Amino acid sequence: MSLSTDKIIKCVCPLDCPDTCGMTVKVRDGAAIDLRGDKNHPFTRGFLCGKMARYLDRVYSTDRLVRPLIRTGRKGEGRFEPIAWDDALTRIAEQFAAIAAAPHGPQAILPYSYYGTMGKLQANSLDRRFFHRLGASKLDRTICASAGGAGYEYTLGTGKLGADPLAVPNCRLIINWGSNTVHTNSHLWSLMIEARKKGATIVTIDPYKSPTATRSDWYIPIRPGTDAALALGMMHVIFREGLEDREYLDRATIGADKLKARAIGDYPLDRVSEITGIDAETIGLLARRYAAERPSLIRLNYGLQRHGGGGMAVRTIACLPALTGAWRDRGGGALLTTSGAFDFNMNALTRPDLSPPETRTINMNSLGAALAGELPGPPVQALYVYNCNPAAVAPDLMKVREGLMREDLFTVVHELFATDTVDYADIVLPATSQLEHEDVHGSYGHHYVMYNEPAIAPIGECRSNNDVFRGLAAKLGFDAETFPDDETLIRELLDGGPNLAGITLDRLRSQGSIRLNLDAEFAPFAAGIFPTPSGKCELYSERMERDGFDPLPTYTPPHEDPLTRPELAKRFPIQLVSPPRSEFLNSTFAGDSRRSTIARTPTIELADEDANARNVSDGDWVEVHNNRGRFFAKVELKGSVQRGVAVALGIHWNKLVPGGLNVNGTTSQALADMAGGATFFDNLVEIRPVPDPTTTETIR
Ligand SMILES: Nc1nc2c(c(=O)[nH]1)N[C@H]1C(S)=C(S)[C@@H](COP(=O)(O)OP(=O)(O)OC[C@H]3O[C@@H](n4cnc5c(=O)[nH]c(N)nc54)[C@H](O)[C@@H]3O)O[C@H]1N2
Ligand SMILES: Nc1nc2c(c(=O)[nH]1)N[C@H]1C(S)=C(S)[C@@H](COP(=O)(O)OP(=O)(O)OC[C@H]3O[C@@H](n4cnc5c(=O)[nH]c(N)nc54)[C@H](O)[C@@H]3O)O[C@H]1N2
Ligand SMILES: [Mo]
Repeated sequence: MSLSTDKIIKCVCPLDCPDTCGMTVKVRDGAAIDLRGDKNHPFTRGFLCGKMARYLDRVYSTDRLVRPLIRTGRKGEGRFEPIAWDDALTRIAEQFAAIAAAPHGPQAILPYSYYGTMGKLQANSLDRRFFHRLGASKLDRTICASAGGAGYEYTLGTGKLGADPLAVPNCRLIINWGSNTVHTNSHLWSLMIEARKKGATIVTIDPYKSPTATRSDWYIPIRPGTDAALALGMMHVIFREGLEDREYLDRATIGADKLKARAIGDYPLDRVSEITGIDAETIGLLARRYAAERPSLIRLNYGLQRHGGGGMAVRTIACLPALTGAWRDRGGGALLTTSGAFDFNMNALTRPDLSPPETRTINMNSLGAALAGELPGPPVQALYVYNCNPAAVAPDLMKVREGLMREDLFTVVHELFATDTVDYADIVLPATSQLEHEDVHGSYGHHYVMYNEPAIAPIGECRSNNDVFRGLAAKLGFDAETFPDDETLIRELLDGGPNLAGITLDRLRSQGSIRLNLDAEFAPFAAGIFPTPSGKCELYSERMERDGFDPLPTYTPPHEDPLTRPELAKRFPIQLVSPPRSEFLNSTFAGDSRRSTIARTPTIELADEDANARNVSDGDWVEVHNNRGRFFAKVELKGSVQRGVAVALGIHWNKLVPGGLNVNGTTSQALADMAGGATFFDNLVEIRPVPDPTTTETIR
């Protein structure tokens, strides 16, 4: 053994997380032997989360899928035998060609993906080109962020620009609004702590006393789905007491007077208090504090927009920084995502022009309905899943499962591990990990373009997403120029807008990560100019009016709101919120710890009053149910929720939990008010005690 063979390679964390960490991998004799956070990356600053610190275990796990497989058992059983790559690709190509040539045509084929990797190449390049060229149905990727993105965009003209995260240590007041920053954005949390060391106050607004809430200076519990009312209550106080920044409002916004009339007339604090469950005094204190402190940042994350009124909630909160002039300050304003600063050439990469005109689009939240043939257009006869685990993460799983069980559905799943979705595949393809393929990353939590150099050769027979699409394109006789090598794709991607000028593949290869061309003092709306039609922050929005929304901020109740739907609430009185568990990344890692208790023990956190009323105690098992489905969970009573609210942390693999169904057995396919967003947290349930399902076979 000689140290001279060690190489240090720069990689990028592939997870769907705002932090997009830089990683360094030590490779010896072709094997990765050490992986850590990049000390030189300004946002990563040398530390990785607990999940990625053990990524090498995942890369070298004996559970990895390493050869293509073909189904031998019934759908859902997960029984397969190996098949050669060439046979697998031929079968897929033949099926797709046959479906395309039949009367329903290629739109009977549905690609289904999300962000198992955030890499630009492996998440959205040749896959899009392939399915566009094939004429397959398009997928609207709405499962996470679309309602909030659309709401933020109506107000500010972009859904994707906000304060510079690296300037957060300047802030004096930081509000985590529907953001569990400690776990979902941990590197930002460390910058918030720096701000606190310099005197900042950290506030968290959340129905769940999350780890972020627990560590904040001020926690404000709110009834789920009512954030717009709270924001309007704050505006009521700000306008009534004359605390607004008049100069900024006059110069940089339209509709301030109309908004003032709305907030003062329609959102008196007793009404807001009744809607939100927050007392008037607290709302007043928060509003005054928010108006007084500068710089102030509202860290909005995606938790609060997984509700029927989620788009309007984010649209409304996004008005607040303009009222107080918070955008003037570096680090101030609001932050939903930074991804819009990356002006990659996504059209060149994804080639929407290849898709035939009039091709239909299917909302990914409606997978259950799509597979059941309930949507307009051709039936779905083939499903190709990659970068995603819909059998665990999609809403209304009973329905999804019914669809995946269809004998006449041809399902391909490209995966690293034998997830729940894999069990329903006709053909399983083994995927490379982030250490085994090349990629370029933007980020939705900082401003660095990053290059992921392959560190090791693919394990077993694993192939990257792009390799598979090149193979399928060749089998179907698609022209080779449309499916070039990854290096060509990277050059096309980087041929983008001004923020990327001078950022080349060669520079990325030598430096690893490079900051976008943004001012050193970047503060996107300090000058009061917004990319809206009016050029101003639109407190009143004509576009919204044209799109059928209230042009002014307003409160839109959740679909399953106990106050407005008392009949439903009589049967299912508990509002269930199911945000991620710190140990998992969505359902990724939920199967790694196959033998661990966490993976096998779904939990539900209840208020003491709700537990007592149902005769359940801490540690008891309960069945959580509604008219869509049910799952089992172990009760935790730790004062983390108020009466009428429960939290079940997700997202477990169905096959590892008792009863075989996770929390998404109860969640709904109903869409949010904007952009077809998901409504996972807009979910009424009832709870009843059951004997321990891990020991009682009968309950399965
Ligand atoms: N460790 C870990 N990190 C992750 C992920 C993960 O699975 N695990 N997932 C990644 C992904 S894909 C995403 S999209 C982001 C999500 O990042 P976040 O948005 O921070 O994630 P969530 O935990 O879903 O939601 C944040 C908080 O919103 C709260 N919430 C729910 N409903 C409401 C409401 O009506 N109002 C308010 N004010 N709060 C509400 C939840 O209780 C939760 O504590 O995190 C990313 N980071
Ligand atoms: N109840 C409830 N449901 C939710 C949420 C919630 O908070 N509560 N959150 C929602 C949100 S925000 C999101 S973003 C979605 C996330 O849903 P998904 O995008 O499905 O996320 P994961 O569960 O992480 O599954 C990603 C899969 O991609 C695989 N993968 C990783 N890299 C590659 C690769 O290079 N190639 C291929 N072919 N596969 C790869 C991983 O092994 C993993 O199994 O879930 C949503 N569902
Ligand atoms: Mo997400």
